[in-house]
Amino acid sequence: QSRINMPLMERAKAATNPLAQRLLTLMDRKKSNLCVAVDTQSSVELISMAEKLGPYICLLKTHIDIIDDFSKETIQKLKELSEKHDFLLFEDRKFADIGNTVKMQYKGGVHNICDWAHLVTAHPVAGPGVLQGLCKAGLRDDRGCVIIAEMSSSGNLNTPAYIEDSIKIGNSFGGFVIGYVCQSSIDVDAGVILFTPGVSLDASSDSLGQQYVTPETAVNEKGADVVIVGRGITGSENPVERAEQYRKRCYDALCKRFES
Ligand code: 5FU
Repeated sequence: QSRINMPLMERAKAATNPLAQRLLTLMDRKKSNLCVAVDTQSSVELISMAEKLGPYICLLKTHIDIIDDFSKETIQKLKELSEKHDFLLFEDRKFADIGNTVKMQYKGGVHNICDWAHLVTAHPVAGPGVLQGLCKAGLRDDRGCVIIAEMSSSGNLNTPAYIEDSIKIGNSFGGFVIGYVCQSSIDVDAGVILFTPGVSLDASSDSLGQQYVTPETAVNEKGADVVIVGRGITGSENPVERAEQYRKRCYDALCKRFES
């Protein structure tokens, strides 16, 4: 049995990374493989979305550096809601510099990402040093990284060779890397998780290069385990209703895949 058709709890057992185990178990418990991307500049809006959408998601993805009124209280509330509603915090920081710099970007500054984000993203373009730097600052059981192997945007520079080399780098940091952001069903172990953004029920693109597919295409054709949805939920008139709709479509597609 491969990653594609293995039920979540079997994959959790196969996972060697403790945070991957925790996320796969959480997805099974909550029947959700939906990650919501709350891309807002207001901390009030961020917290309000986290409170409302919390019950439907396995992950809340942030871009904490776009918040205009950031404070420690924003983080305190996010942490509380993550516990209350049983989801993990995923900061899409896209670390991409040399190890020594990302170590400080992860652990320092006003955002102190390492203190609160269970997961962060990193571009492997600079080589393994980016992961060495992140590990130096934050290697512990409840911290992990998702490597960006392939982006959803048109004209991205992620060639097949780049994607393959990204996975090689990720595999050599199995204690910290829990999976990959990608747009195709790349060949990884059953305990490794694939995350796919660029999913919408309403649009096929935006005006700035984003490209969308449906939840079913993401899960069945692109091999997504976790589906990342932003404006399709946060920009709708009724985000709660919409989140439940996405949760169900994404999770049903995943369950169908187990049966195949
Ligand atoms: F790595 C990636 C990628 O390849 N595509 C993305 O869209 C990350 N993203 C993020 O997912 C992006 O920064 C947004 O936060 C989110 C998608 O939001 P949307 O509103 O669903 O387009």
